[in-house]
Order: sequence, then C-alpha cells, then structure tokens
Amino acid sequence: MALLSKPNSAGLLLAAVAGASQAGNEVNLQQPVTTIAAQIYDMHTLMLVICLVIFIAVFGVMFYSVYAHRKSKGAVAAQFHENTTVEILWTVIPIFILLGMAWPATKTIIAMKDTSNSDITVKATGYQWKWGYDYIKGEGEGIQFYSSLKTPQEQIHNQAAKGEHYLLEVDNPLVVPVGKKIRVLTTASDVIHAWWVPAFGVKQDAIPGFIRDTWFKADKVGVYRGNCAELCGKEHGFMPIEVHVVAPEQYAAWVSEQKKKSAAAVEDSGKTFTLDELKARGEKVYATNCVACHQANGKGVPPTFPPLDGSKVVLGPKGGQIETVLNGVQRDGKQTAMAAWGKQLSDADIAAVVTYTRNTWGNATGEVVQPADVRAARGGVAPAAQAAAGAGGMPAKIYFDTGKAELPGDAQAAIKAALDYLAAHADAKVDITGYTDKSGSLDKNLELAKERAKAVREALTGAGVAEQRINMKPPATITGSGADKDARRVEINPAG
Ligand code: HEC
Ligand SMILES: [Cu+2]
Repeated sequence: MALLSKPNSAGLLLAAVAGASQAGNEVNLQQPVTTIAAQIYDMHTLMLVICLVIFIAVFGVMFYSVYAHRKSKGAVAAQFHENTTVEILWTVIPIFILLGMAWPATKTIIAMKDTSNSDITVKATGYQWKWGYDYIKGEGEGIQFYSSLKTPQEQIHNQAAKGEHYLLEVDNPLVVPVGKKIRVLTTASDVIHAWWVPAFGVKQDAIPGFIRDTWFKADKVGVYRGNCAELCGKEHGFMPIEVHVVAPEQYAAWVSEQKKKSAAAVEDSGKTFTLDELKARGEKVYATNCVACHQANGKGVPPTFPPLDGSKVVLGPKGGQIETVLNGVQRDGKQTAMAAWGKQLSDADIAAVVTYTRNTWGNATGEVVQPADVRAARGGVAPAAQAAAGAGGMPAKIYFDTGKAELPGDAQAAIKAALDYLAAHADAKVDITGYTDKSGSLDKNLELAKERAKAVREALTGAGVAEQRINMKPPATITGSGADKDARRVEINPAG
C-alpha cells in the first residue's frame, strides 16, 4: 500500500492503463476526499494492477507456447501429470496473492465500520423520493430538513438544455464542517434506499425499520455529490445527495441561519397572507414536493397519480383538502404513495400549496387557505420539525446531555415556548415528563429522568411561574424508535 499511497500517482497510472484523459473521472473512480476513500481508491488500483500483471504473464506464456511449439514445427507435448512440485506451486502462489489482497481490504473494512467518537451525528432518512436529514448530535443538533432534487422539470423533459449538475443538485444540501468525523445513521420510511457519496467512500443501505450507520471525515472543503444507490421506484434516479463541506466558521454561520429559518417558519405560521403571496409560495412548494407525481401541469399520471387539475378533492371543501395533504391517503389501512406532508412542510407551506392548487390550471375557486387553517387542522399541535428545532410551540422538548441532569444550553427556546403558552392561557397548566429507556440501570434512569424534570420545573418557577401551574408527571419510557436522543428528553405539554 505504501507504494501507492498517493491517489494522484495511482490515478495517473490507472488513467494511462485505461487510456483515459487526464481528468480520468469518466472511467476512473472519483478523486477521494477522505482517508477511507483514498484507501479504497488505492486498493482498487493495486488490485487492477495485480490482475493486469497476471493477465499479461498467463496469456504471454500461453500465446508464446502456442506459437513456438506448434504442431507444424513438429513439437511434442511434454508430459508432467501428477507433478507434485507444479501442483504445490500453483496452489501456494495464488494463496499468497489472495492473502496480499485480503489483508489491506480487511483493514479498510474494519476502519469503515468504526463509527465511534464522532463529532456530529446526522440521520439520513430515505423517502420516495428525497432525503431527510436530522442533526441529532453535535454542533447543529436539532436542525432538520428535507433535501429534494432541484433540477428543473424542463431539463428532465428535454425542453431545456441540461445544466452542469443535471440530476445531482438539491434544494437543501447537507452541510458539514471540514475535518470533523461525521457519523451518518441511515434509515428509510418506505422502501430500501442507499446513501452513496463516492468521494467519501461511503455507501450504506437505508432500510425501513432498521438503523445502520457509516461515517466520513472530509479533508477538503468542497461540494460532493452522490445518489440513492438502491432501486427504489419510479424516481430512483431523481434523489441525489449533495454535501457541502465547509470551514468551521462557515458551518457555525449555517447553523445559526438554520435556527433562524425554523424560527421564521413558526412566525409565518401566525401570519395572514394574500392570495398572490400564497400562490407564489405554493408554486415553489409544489415544484419541489408534488410535481414528481402530480406533474407540473396538474394532470398527474393516471391511474397511479391522480390529476389535481379538476380533482374533486381540490375543488371540494378546503378542510378536506388540507386533511388530505396533512395526513396523506390511506387505503385498507395502508399508506398510499400520497404521503403525509404534515411533518415535512410548515403550516405556511401547506397553506400555500393548497391555495396554489385551488387556484391554478383550470381550478379557480378564488379561495385562500391561511396558515391558521392548517394549524387548526393539526389540532393546534406544533409540527414536529418546529418543536424539535427548539424554536417554539408545544409540546416543548428539551434534550439533555447523556448522563446529565443540568439544563442544556439550548433549552431556552423550549422554556420560552412553555412560558409563552402559560402567558397566553391564563388558566392553563403544564405537565412535565422526563423520559427513560431500557438501556443500563433502570433505577438510575428513573432517577435521572426525575432530576431532569425538576431542573425544568426550576427553570419555569425561576421565571415566575406559580408551582400550582406545573404538574410533575412520573417518568415515561420511550416507545418506538429507541433513538437515544428521545430517551434523554423532558417534555412540557399543555395539561389536561
Ligand atoms: C409520491 C407521489 C406523490 C407525491 C409526491 C404527491 N402526491 Fe398527492 N397523491 C398521490 C397519490 C397516489 C394520490 C391518490 C391516493 C389515493 O387516492 O389512493 C394522491 C392524491 C392527492 C390528492 C387528492 C386528489 C384526488 O382527487 O383524490 C391531493 C389533493 C394531493 N394528492 C395533493 C398533493 C400535494 C399538495 C402534494 C405536494 C405537497 C402531493 N400531493 C404530492 C401521490 C403523490
Ligand atoms: Cu432511493
């Protein structure tokens, strides 16, 4: 390996072998930007060279023999049946070659699986057809967003020239700091997808109901692109991955910008918009989230994807349509391809897309759906995205550090949400619930959950809330995902 430890020289060698241009990317692997990817690259080159040498040696001897000892020259075959020396040689030599290849390969595979001591943990969830990212540990914890194809439909349908990053560009890229170990948990919500970024040497299946993990540590600032690498349905080729590796200061700036954005989403949810504002915003939401199935012209792809142009649901009462978009469509107790958008889109985005579809193509209801309508349809529950981002709304969740009962630094947003709620509802009380999971000692976990709940109560009483307005609930055990973060939370809920 030491021989070939520089990917550039190895790349040139391979490019020469393959007769490629100097860029070499058309026939070669992408330039690696992580240690693991560099190891994979070198190993690929090394093994190709070994195969090439064997190929030339074996075929050289064969062609030479066929030519030099041909029958017309009167050659007589040598007889060495059951020659022990030859048999031992042709067993032992290949074994050494194989061992020589397996040794570095095994070392790299073990390193690939070592996801310990990561700086940031991001969960990547595959959806038909986009990626969802949740920053669940490290700087930026709490950020979550969806990442969808940005390539315009005109390019896909050959109505416009293809752009430079055709089908490899997204609206919201994954952003990570350079030189930090990023652990990526992969899972999926519908079918199997796979998270693949060749320059990082990372390819991990994302399987519904399972959480797998992988990691990368990018050495170079830049934009790196990949794809879903598992056949996952009609738009499989349309769910790219775009990762921006940035300097630490830029990363910090991005984190604070994301937090502001989620605060703005909460704010928008309380606003009233005009028809035109909603249509303009809705057009964008539609282009990102709905065109793949319902098409830009609203005609859908019947019978699988119904048209929205002239649809009874879209032209019917607005409550029904809000319901459909919020919760998706289930048939015979099973989720159809029409997913629930409630978790992914904010109140304002849903209001906008509903307003847009009711007033575009042949649809002309003239009706406006406001964020408040959507909020009411949600039953007043804040969308998960907003609560998790800590930007406001109830239930307010506070995620404690592992093993700690001190209020974490980012608890203020949740505390403020609870204070706002109590200030706005003079008669209301709140419940405080600490959570535990089944890992480790049960007694310890219960104790910790109680201590954490107390810390939250103190923060509230410290801010002037009367004790009678706070109900302390017994600790609850998390159910479902078992994600360790949820087992470290304390929730503040409206009581009753
Ligand atoms: C993955 C494909 C897919 C995407 C993306 C999608 N839908 Fe749908 N949609 C469907 C399917 C399939 C149905 C029909 C479900 C059924 O009735 O069985 C449907 C039905 C609907 C209906 C009811 C139409 C009717 O006449 O029954 C509305 C309204 C709707 N979708 C709106 C939206 C909006 C708004 C978006 C974007 C935020 C969206 N859909 C994104 C697949 C999709
Ligand atoms: Cu996929």
